Amino acid sequence: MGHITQTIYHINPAGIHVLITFFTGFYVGSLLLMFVDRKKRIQAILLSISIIILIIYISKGIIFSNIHWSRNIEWPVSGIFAGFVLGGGLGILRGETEFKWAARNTSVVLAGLIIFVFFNYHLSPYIENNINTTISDVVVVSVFIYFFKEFAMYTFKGPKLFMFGPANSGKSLFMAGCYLEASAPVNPSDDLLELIDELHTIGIDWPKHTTDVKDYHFTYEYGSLFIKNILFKMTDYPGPYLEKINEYMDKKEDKNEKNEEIFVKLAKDVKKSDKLIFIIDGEKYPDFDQMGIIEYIKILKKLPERRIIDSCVVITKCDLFVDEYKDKEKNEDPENDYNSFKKFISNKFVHDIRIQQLLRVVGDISIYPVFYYTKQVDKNKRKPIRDYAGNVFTFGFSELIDDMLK
Ligand SMILES: Nc1nc2c(ncn2[C@@H]2O[C@H](COP(=O)(O)OP(=O)(O)O)[C@@H](O)[C@H]2O)c(=O)[nH]1
Ligand SMILES: [Mg+2]
Repeated sequence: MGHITQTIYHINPAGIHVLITFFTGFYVGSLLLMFVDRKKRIQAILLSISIIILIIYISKGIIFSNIHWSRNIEWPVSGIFAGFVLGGGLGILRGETEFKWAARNTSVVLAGLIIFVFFNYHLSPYIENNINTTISDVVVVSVFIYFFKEFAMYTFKGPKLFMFGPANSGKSLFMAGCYLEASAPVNPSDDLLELIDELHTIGIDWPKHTTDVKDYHFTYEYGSLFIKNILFKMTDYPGPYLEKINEYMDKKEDKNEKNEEIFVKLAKDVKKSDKLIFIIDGEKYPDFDQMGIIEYIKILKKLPERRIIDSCVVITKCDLFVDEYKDKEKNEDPENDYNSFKKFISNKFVHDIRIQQLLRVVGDISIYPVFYYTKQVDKNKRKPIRDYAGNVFTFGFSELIDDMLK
């Protein structure tokens, strides 16, 4: 610090005074915004501690001499204002809650300060410059600025979930259910929004089958101080695709086959995911060989070990078993005891040797039942029960999501 004080001393004190007070204000203005942004709060707290220490040092004249905050109050105040506006603060009026620019600006100001001090120090006539120390100082300063920026900009990442299943197994409706039951879903894909819209259209029983590839995804934020984002993702493909994913798990992209590109991407998604959700069609029961389980096992075998942990098996369309459950459980509604219904469904499915094999990898307790409440309309047809506004009722989704966050 001694050198810095010395070098600063020789620069015009009035100019320094304006610079220091303005940029301290700028920094404070940016920090205020970072407090508003839930994802930057932790950084804001830590950076506040550093700025408070800095202000105390400056006020005592330890770092810079002759800085009086109240003498030209317009400079720190306009600094705060500039920091706030350039950090995107006017977005508050539009209801924005994320301020990436504020975080970026704090790093720019700090980088500016360090570079300023660096040049002052090395250009000072009192310092004997030596090429080696200059280079090592440049390296230290660059590394510090880089890591500081990374720290200020950092958002805590949560796991990526990828779900898949055979054709017509209820994949699309499963995704829709997760979206509807997640308490604060953000950034839904266009395809997912369209699906939700269709699900709320009175007159359509079930969203119609699509004939093209659909990209369903959304993120879900959780936590209060350390905000994490969890990504729910599914690519819907009309027709069988488990076999293809399996095939492309270890096959290099074939340049000639343009229409196979989607499977290359899907296989990549599977490998990059932190949790896999295997969808099993409850309607196929007890036809276990129709459920795609063998393909799941093959895909699992091609994954690196750590990717398999925490994956789970979801049985869709479990409304088909509700009557049987009620007969057995003295007419008790599944809603009254989630765990009991979960156990009931597990017991039904776990007898199959293929399911056992799958569970051996993903863990015994991970069979999750989900369904939409339905009513029978004719012999082989059920349609979802809706309230007066057209909303559907679901079972099991919020419990599944809660478990996925653990
Ligand atoms: N009874 C019942 N049928 C369902 C449920 N979810 C989906 N289905 C039926 O399964 C069909 C296919 O669902 P969808 O989500 O489009 O499957 P995908 O082809 O795997 O995307 C729907 O059209 C419904 O007839 C459910 O919870 N209960
Ligand atoms: Mg679909």
